[in-house]
Amino acid sequence: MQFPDGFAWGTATASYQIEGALDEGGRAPSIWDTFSHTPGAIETGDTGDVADDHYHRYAEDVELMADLGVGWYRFSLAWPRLIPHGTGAINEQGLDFYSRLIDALLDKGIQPWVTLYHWDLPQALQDQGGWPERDTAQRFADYAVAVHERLHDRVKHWTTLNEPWVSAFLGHAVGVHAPGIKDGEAALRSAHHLMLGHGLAIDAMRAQAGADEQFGVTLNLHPADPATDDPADVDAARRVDGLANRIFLDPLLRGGYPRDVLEDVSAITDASYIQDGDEAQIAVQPDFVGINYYFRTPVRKGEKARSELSPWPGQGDVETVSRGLPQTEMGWEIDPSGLYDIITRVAREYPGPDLYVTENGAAFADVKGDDGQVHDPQRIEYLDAHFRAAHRAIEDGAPLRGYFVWSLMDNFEWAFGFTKRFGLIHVDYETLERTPKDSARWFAETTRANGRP
Ligand code: IFM
Repeated sequence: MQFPDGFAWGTATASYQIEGALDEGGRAPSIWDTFSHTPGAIETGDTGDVADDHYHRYAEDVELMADLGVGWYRFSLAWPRLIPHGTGAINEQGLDFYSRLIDALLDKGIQPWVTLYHWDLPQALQDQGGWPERDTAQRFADYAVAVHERLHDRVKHWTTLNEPWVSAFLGHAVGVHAPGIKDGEAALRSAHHLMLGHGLAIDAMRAQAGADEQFGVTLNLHPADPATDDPADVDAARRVDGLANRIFLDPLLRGGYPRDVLEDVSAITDASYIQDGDEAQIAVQPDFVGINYYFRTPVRKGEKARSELSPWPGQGDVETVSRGLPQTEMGWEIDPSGLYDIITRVAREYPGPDLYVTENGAAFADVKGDDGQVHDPQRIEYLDAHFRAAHRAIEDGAPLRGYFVWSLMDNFEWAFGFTKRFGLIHVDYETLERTPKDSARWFAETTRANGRP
């Protein structure tokens, strides 16, 4: 399994999940500070106040990354560190932190890959309505261009959003993520304004970019298969695919929203938030699309009526089906063929941009043994199978250019707090000591050989 020359191997993290230092360096609260401090919001009562303390330990983390042999590091910038109240001038102390991190990476020959938004909206913007409000899209573009102006001398890859599906639907429909809203219309408005912000930001950054810079977005795509070929199940899968995948892919790469999706949600919105020109704005051609893949979503039509109340607009009657496959600690069925399918589907149905797996990985119940080591054969097996699926997609012609493992180190897993460990590097949350797991050594062999024997 040899990957093409120049294939980008990396690891990924996100600001709120690792940084801590919530009130240092001029940072203001984000919606995740508010949400995680809301009693009952996080199962365990954990917060990102300290997290992995990466803000203070970034130099050690960069050293550990260099040991992994990766050429790339995908991390997100915290908007509330850089423009603490969402609008206005850059906070120089916040910028300085990222500037030092970027220099440390480049010193080790690791290319920084920036995500501008991984869910930590400044609370001040939420107080003005957040993503359901159109104005937030413009505020995002203003933030993007201000930060880009200061960092693009060293950062050449810019991802606007991480997983807008999660921000929109888990944050505004299901309410298990910040800001904890349960309102299907607000979720659809948010999805639109996130994507509008993406388009505005790319245009604005490109206007001041060099020829060697690339811009794109990361989507968490769900292969949604019908459990049987019964037409009702096929239609359930169409609707899930519509709301999870095509609602983002189509405006991004085909110039407009899929009509069937707008129809599916017509009972809860007239979609008047989509204004003339918006679809063209979202359709600015990205250089790359990042795919985050964790599981397949096999579905069937259940017993309930479609109109029944559900956090998923237009999907009150849809049930997900378990296939009895082995699962990760997240309860997600392990199915590498879903990664092959989603990469090749995007390559086939939405040709043009380069593709990257910007996240893939697994949580397992890792423990440090008496020998002081963390033996995680399941993660090695998981990654090996997924790398092979990606390799097969390349052999079949997909323009897959890189692969980022989620995650560099154990971290704050959102609504699950610190209970789910996704890292290649173990973090002891009492002492904050870092210990590379067996999978870290295995991954280092893979990156150095650009594949596996
Ligand atoms: O931890 C998250 C990450 O922030 C976004 N993608 C999925 C990961 C695992 O749930």
